[in-house]
Amino acid sequence: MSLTAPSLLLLVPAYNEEGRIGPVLARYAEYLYHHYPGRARIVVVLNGCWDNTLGVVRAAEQKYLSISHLEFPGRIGKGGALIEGLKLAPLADLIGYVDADGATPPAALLELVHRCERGEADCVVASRWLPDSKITHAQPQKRQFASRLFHLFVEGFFWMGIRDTQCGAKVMTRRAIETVHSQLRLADLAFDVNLLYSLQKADFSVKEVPTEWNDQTGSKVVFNFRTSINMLLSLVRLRLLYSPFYSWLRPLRPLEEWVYLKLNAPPPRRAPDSAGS
Ligand SMILES: Nc1nc2c(ncn2[C@@H]2O[C@H](COP(=O)(O)OP(=O)(O)O)[C@@H](O)[C@H]2O)c(=O)[nH]1
Ligand SMILES: [Mg+2]
Repeated sequence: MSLTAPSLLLLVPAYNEEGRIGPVLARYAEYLYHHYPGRARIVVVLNGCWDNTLGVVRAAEQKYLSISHLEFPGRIGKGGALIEGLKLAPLADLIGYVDADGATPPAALLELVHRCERGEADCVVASRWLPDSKITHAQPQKRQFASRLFHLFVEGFFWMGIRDTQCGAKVMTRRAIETVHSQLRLADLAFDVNLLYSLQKADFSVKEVPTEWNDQTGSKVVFNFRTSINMLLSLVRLRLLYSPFYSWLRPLRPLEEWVYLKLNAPPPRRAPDSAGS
């Protein structure tokens, strides 16, 4: 391990992953140990699991010093878990996250890390929708369709020019995360849009690069009408967050919480230093 190479914090959000996460953690820990010259730590962020994910993660921690975990009670959502995990940003120079199912191979993640390290951008995003992306096993057709439809809404609302906001592999600099962390509110799967848009608004550069993707069975995403409404609502919520009328909408907060409850989705989080937004 080189002390001059940047240190890396890799977050792995996990919800009921007992069947998938074990070998993935081992693969990542081994790969980073052998190929990443700086200090790398892997932090699994679990919440509301009712299976033995914690036991599997603990077993991995016994074997690999680089692995640890954070656990939160209740369903705070993938976004909520990442918002919590990103509070550890001061521990490293570069911070990334990947899915627990191993759809992104460690080498593809490391490619993002190297690009960020070389200063290609403040945030490097893996993309499954660029011409050079290598898709070994694609998402099911229905998910691909939903992904493209979601992309149209994201572009219509935010004009970010990013084709794949939802790919689960991203790497950022500590400064970028520390700057925008207080603006991260979306706890559901639209979290990534929140992150990318807040980075762009704060003038951090975001670069989308082709990746390797090997879609895995056992998805934790329930894709149905409620999820679609939830995602759309979250995009509207994010749009409003950056509108001049945002503070006027504060009285609607209880209604918003009620709607998210009905949608069985984690509600957007409040600003860290405010009672209502
Ligand atoms: N902590 C946490 N992680 C979640 C939650 N929902 C999904 N995830 C994680 O998010 C990642 C992506 O989920 P996955 O089921 O692979 O989604 P898909 O590949 O888009 O179908 C996985 O690591 C999941 O365990 C959640 O509510 N909380
Ligand atoms: Mg997956």
